[in-house]
Amino acid sequence: MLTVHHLNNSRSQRVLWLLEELGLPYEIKYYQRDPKTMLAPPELRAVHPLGKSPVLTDGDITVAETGAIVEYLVDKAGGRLRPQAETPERLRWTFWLHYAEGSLMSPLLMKLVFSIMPARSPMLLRGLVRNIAARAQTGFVDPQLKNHFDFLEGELGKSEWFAGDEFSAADVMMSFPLETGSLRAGAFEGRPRLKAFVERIHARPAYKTALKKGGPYAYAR
Ligand SMILES: N[C@@H](CCC(=O)N[C@@H](CS)C(=O)NCC(=O)O)C(=O)O
Repeated sequence: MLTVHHLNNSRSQRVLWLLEELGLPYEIKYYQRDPKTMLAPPELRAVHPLGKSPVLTDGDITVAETGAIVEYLVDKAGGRLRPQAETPERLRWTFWLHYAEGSLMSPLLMKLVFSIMPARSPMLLRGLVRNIAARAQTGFVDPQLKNHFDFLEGELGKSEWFAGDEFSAADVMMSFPLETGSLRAGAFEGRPRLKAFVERIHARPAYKTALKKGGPYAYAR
């Protein structure tokens, strides 16, 4: 049986959604973030040493890292939601699968860290930390994010979905960075195609079913 080790309010929501789209049977094991640190509970380390979510187990097999999980599940479903090999769509599909976590999530994570840093620093240093964090954001993180979001807006002008005219697992992979990008970094401002993309995915029946099963998810707005 496929088991998704699902952390509340996290990337693993995307794995539940993919499973619903593929129609594969699965079960969910729920984990709750520490409300103060927002980190995963130590029990997740028993499943995989990194202690991050998502993790998928399938009998004796353990798969960590969203992109690897997506490939594993798409294989399991006989290649559904993946364009044919040796087509331009397949190359784009592979690109988005790597890009989502490999490139786009890094500045989004930096944005998160710099935003929460002042509130988490000692009172005496808070003003200084706020100043440094603001400079890091305006001087480095925000221009990086603008570059990414403008690129993505242009890409969605070429086809309705990220890999081409058909919905694919690449769109599932791109959902989390765009959802967090809209909440954390104004990704939709002046970018109607990114906004329309996220609205389209949120309207999908499989997305809604996964949301009910996964529990509260702050990014589905
Ligand atoms: N690149 C990894 C990132 C995994 C990751 O950082 N997951 C977050 C959830 S969104 C997590 O487990 N955070 C809790 C923690 O770091 O303790 C993937 O896509 O699977």
